[in-house]
Amino acid sequence: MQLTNRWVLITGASSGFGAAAAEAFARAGCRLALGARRLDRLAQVTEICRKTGASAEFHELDVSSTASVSAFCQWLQTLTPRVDVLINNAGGAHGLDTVAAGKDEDWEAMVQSNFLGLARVTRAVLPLIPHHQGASILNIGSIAAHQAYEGGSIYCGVKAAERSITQALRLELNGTGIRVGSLDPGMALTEFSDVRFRGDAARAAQVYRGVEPLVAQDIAETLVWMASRPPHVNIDEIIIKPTDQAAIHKVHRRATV
Ligand code: NDP
Ligand code: 8X3
Repeated sequence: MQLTNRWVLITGASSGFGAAAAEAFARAGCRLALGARRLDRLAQVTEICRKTGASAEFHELDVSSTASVSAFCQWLQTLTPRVDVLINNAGGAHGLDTVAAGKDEDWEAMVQSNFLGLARVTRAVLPLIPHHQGASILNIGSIAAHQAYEGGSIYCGVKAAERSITQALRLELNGTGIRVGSLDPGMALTEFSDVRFRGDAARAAQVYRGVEPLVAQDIAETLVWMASRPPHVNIDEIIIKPTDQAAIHKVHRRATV
């Protein structure tokens, strides 16, 4: 399916998967509406997209706030009456504490962004998504939705919730022609671990020690592929992991000096 001139909305477009997806959809000839909280970073991503010749605009968006989502959608409707591809990507992990040591602020941040944020944005944008024209809602899940791990309880829980919302939406939208899919990555080198470990770069680097992780472009290319299938094809769910990661607990690490 041709993506040229389609409107693509990406949440969490200021870094990592969201930023790479913005560039990939720009290269595919799409028009972009980008949201996140860090406006300086969004401006940089927008500039990169425009250099491909694409039309790209950005606006502040905090998916954990219904007021912010409403303001974003009002702005969005000054750009376009339709959204062809909605990418719910905003989110991340906060901390790696056991349940016994967990902190309310971390739990609330994860629930608000990964889980309720996805639902809020989808609710607000759905009226703009055309029926029977090959539109897609693509949600970023995680292998954490498929396998829990120590210290990941709440993050695994919210990503499992993302999977359930995706499945429920597909049922609710059956007959509208709107496709709904989940892309569930494993270990990928983005700012994810910097955020999880609150800027502790040494601890974040340990996550990827001796491993060749996924990079953001791997996810971006897969999102473009999902959105560009023919309109009668719905990619329900893709799990994508580095070759070095056979499972959450089974990671091949090369010796490092
Ligand atoms: P990054 O930290 O690089 O990107 C996260 C993005 O989410 C940023 O653009 C950030 O923007 C945005 N974001 C976070 N909270 C909010 C919020 N409340 N409102 C709006 N935007 C928000 O990490 P990734 O690119 O890796 O993460 C993207 C998604 O991929 C997340 O959902 C993450 O859980 C998931 N994921 C990541 C994996 C990995 O190993 N990297 C593997 C599997 C899934 P800003 O701070 O400017 O608001
Ligand atoms: C990110 C992958 O394994 O750190 O969603 O939870 S993991």
